[in-house]
Amino acid sequence: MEHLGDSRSSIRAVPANIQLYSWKEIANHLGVSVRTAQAWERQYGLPVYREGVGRKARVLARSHELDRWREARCSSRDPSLQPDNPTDSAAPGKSGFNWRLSRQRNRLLAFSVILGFCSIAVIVTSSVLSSLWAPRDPVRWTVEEGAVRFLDARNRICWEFEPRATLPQHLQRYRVMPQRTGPVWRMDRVMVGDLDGDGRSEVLLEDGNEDSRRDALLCFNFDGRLRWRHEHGKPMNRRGRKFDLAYSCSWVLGPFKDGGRSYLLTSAGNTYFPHQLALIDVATGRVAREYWHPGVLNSVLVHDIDSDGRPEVLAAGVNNPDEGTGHPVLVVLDIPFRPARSDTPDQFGNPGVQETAYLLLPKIDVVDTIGQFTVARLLAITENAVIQLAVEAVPPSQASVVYRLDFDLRLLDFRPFDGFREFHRRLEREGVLGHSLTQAEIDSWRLVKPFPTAPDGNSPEVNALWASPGPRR
Ligand SMILES: [Ca+2]
Ligand SMILES: [Ca+2]
Repeated sequence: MEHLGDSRSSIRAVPANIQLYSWKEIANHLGVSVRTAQAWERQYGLPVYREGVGRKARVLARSHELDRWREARCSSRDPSLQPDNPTDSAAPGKSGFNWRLSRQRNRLLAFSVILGFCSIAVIVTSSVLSSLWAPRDPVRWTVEEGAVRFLDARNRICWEFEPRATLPQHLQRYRVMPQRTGPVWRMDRVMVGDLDGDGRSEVLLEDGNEDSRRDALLCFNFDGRLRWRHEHGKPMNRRGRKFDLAYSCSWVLGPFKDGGRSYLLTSAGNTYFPHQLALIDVATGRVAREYWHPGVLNSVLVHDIDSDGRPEVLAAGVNNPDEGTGHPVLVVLDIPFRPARSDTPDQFGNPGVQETAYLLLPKIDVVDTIGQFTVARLLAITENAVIQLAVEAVPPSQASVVYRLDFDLRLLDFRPFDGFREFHRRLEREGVLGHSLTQAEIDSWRLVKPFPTAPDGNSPEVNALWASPGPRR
């Protein structure tokens, strides 16, 4: 590399045609300070001449030589000679030397700024547009013009569904009360929520069927695509009696996690019996496990009654297969359902499920007398860890007895409904009942019987366990 700093011009003869006669004129010609022009002479060989010797020597220069030197500097590719070399304190780039580079750099800078603004504008615009056009998650629903309409958090319509059954009868029958019940969602006919925990909403919708009376549970993805359809119940045969597909779903509970999968619990019954409790895989809609009950289960809830961290199913209803009136029942099942201890199928020929507990409760004499069923219903867990249910007539009347059990299913107490005694006396006056309500009859309601599995609830053997303590009718 040529070391221009050694080529001091003071030793050169002063040529003719001098136009510049001082550092000030040279610096003005170059458009820099005197100090910078002197530095360029020392470091880069700026072509100047000296007339005289020592500190009093006069500095001279020819303008066309300065111009040529400057052009040579600009075209130099040696980094050490670049005017804007950051290690050079007198770098011409910082003092106006490389006016062309400065202009180019300014243009580049302006272009970069504009490009940056454009990029930001494109990103913001695309994100706004995508948020406007992307499928939105429904959070609630309403009924409009004969369809169920699903709305997002800003009340914008996500999508609609037209049920098979006619509205408004459909929704009068299927009034919907989505609510949070303990650790699970409880739903009657429509539910919006994240069932599988992937952060996006699913929609559950119970669709009626006016033709077959067989309800179906539909699961939609957040964007309205049908994920699956589950038709409740199945053709059933018991002791030669065939059951049609008139299954109606009364409860959907869940989701429950087990083995990395999410399940829903559905409760659907045929006209009188049988009744199906099914665990449905949220991902596929397939029935993972099912429990068939010889009666009707009116009330279903889920609670961890043995505090092992896993919920149990509690279901109340009546055990009355075939003819006659069976006994009110409380069934407890583990989730997932446990296979029966033996390979013996259940009463309907299905793989057996082992009940965790199975309790039959007394019938109410008055209800039998007026020709109604006695069922267990209004199942609830109270705040002080008590299972509460009502044993009463269908349709409900004042003939009602409230039972309270602890989580080990031991009877705590029971009491008749406030109007029960007056109801009994009225039936006596009307001649429907031929006896008064005695304490012995009230005491007979205390007999709550556990069974290892579901018996025939109106068989003579079962009825004999509640032999009447007094005149019954
Ligand atoms: Ca989800
Ligand atoms: Ca449990």
